[in-house]
Amino acid sequence: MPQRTVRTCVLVAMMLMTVGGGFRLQADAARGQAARETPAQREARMAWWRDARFGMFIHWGLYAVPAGTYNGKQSKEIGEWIMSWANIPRAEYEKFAPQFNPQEFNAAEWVRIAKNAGMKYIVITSKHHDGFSMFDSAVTTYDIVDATPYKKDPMRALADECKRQGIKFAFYYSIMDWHHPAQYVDAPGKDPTAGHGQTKIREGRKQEYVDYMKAQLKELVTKYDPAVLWFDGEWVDWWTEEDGQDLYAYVRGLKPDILINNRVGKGRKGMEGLNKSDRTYAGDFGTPEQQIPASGLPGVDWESCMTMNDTWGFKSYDENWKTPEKLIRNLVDIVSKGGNYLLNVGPTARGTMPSASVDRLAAMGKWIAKNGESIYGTTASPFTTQLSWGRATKKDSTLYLQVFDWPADGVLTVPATAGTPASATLLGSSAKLTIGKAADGGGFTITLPGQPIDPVATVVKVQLQ
Ligand code: FHN
Repeated sequence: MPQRTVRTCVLVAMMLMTVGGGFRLQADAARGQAARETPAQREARMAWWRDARFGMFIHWGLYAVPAGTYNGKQSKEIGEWIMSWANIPRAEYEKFAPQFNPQEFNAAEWVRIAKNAGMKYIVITSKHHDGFSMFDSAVTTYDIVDATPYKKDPMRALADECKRQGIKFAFYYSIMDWHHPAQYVDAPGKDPTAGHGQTKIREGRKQEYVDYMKAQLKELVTKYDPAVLWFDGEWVDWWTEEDGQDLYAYVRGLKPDILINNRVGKGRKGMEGLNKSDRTYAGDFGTPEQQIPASGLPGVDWESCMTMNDTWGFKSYDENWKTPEKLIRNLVDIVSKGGNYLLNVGPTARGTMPSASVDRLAAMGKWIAKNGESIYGTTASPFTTQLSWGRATKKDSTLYLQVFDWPADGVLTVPATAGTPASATLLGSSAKLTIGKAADGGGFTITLPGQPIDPVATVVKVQLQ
């Protein structure tokens, strides 16, 4: 195991040992009932999320109106950042609100698409960096009910539909806010009220913004009962880890069993999603973005968030879609390393999910319907090295081998692992497969039929003694 991973494990083990788990530490020690959470209580709180393994991310907001084009200009940048890369001043960006009227939005349809894909939770943008609230907020009129002709609250409909259809509902919330008067931009060539990766906070007005955030978070938690609060936009210089620990404790105080990611404070460290320094961070899970950590993030809960094409928010001309095979193998790869897959959809301003997204999710759902047993409720591969022909997951004394590359000679060689293979079948078949000793005397072999059941990934189920 690479030295760094060992160090991380030791570090994380220390964190887990000293405070009963996760990145949140002093926040608990300092405040509320979160402080008295025992390791067993934390395990119980994380249990559904660890079992779920696969969720839908939804980036939906005013940015779907321009859909990547402003004043005739297009960009390779991500669609939800158009207020930044097109340098759009607030007063101009606000003009998208009267154009946002998602009459084709159908909460039941969206939840059905997620469920049929095998997704167990939905994380949707309540407020992205542009500061527009996609829910009915009492603390601003810059929200979907007051500022658009739609006049309804889609988050209400979605939260209710998730409860009805039995999948968890969750919110994304951005700390950085390009619309709030307490924040501004001070960067060369940028309008002070446009979007930008680093906002500044006006002298003496940070508390005003924190109070605004807490008021909105109270609305989100008490009115919609989200299972997760997924923070983002935490990287701004004026936001500290201590601010994050305070916000973590505040939200846990509103809903003790809620899960909160490590972007509530400074625990993320860029796209790798986990700050491995030796201090402690608030948050219940790490958040690698657009990447799958090569060896996972041993010893901590983590979730890779990724797009299906190259943008989070809808862009009318981003057709760089990953294949269903790639998406399925990403899911298997992530789960085999002990993580969750949060896969994004960027709906249109009409309230529809792009057909390219819907088709891929349907294909994922077909695979998962047959092979989900090797995904849900499993833990990471027991092997210390990456399997050359596929991946592995485990559930108690059952080993699942997801075979990507079918052996030409029909003989699958499996490295040694704890436990002796007692029997092996293909998932979905009762026919027993022949088990033999590996030539090197260490592992074992399984004789497979001539053709895989599924060319993307065929699963071998091995019962270990
Ligand atoms: O800036 C955001 C981006 O728009 C998107 O929301 C991603 C999703 O995780 N998070 C930030 C970039 O890390």
